[in-house]
Amino acid sequence: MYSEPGKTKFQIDLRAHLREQNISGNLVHLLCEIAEASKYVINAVRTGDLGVAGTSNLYGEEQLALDVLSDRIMRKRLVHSGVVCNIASEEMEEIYQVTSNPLGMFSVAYDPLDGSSLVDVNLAVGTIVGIYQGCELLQPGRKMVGAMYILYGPRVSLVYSIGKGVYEFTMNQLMEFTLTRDNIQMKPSGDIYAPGGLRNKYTAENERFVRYLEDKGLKLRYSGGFVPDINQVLMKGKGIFIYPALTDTPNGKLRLLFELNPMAFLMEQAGGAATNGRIPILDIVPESLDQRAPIYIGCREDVEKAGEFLNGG
Ligand code: FDP
Repeated sequence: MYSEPGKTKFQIDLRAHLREQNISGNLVHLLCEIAEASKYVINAVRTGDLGVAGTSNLYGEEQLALDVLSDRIMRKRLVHSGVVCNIASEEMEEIYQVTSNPLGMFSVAYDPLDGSSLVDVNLAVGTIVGIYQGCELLQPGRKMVGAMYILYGPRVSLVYSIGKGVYEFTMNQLMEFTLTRDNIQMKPSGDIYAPGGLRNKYTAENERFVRYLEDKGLKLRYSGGFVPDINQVLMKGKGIFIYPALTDTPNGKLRLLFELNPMAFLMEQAGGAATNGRIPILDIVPESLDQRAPIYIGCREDVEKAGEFLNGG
């Protein structure tokens, strides 16, 4: 491992690192193509038009010019990668079929620019990606072969897992991703919490759970962006993020395929947990592209505690 002479393990770039992972060349290629696409997305975020596009996505939400552009950047790269069968994006109405031959191929579900309501106030946003072997996208998240997010903050970081632990890479001055953290691990319980959704629409059980966290002395650390909020919990190795069922939206807000599954995959790989309050997020069988679910994600003991509150404990 980390064989390049004269370099520490933390100077290794993403491609060299992936080549040492004993995975198919196609998967290495795919992960690197997504990383390449993110360089154009960050360029768009930094300098692009912050206005609306005049269109809406499959949830009826107004799209920003940046949402549309980021989606095009990602899709183009995936289509031309030569290793992708089907593509689903939070910004597209339907599955985009690149080929019907599953041999050696992967399918990708992604949210090209999550947290886009934060771009006009210059807060951190990100891209979230889930990767499946073959052409089927509507599968439980546990079937994923890889998951990744790219965080566009003061620095650009890329966090990925292919089921062999969680790694963080950070973009350097040459726009290369070099390893900055390996073997990322969650502690059993933490001291920060990030509660999404309108508090006055929390159900009684969720309100009791959040009060429990507050009484325990957990500190509120919430940015309003799913990627930076999860990144905080994962990189600090402690804490819990929740976006629960609300009284008017029993499935919460966040999307299973594009947001929850990739983050749950990364969290479990780091020894944490992610549930909808009843079962692991990764065991939910998706029925539609736009499926949503409540989420409790972070330290194992804190997520278990949420389950106890929700199930009358
Ligand atoms: P956004 O609407 O800005 O794109 O799912 C998208 C998301 O942001 C997440 O990034 C964030 O965690 C959540 O929605 C914030 O939801 P609220 O609109 O309820 O604050």
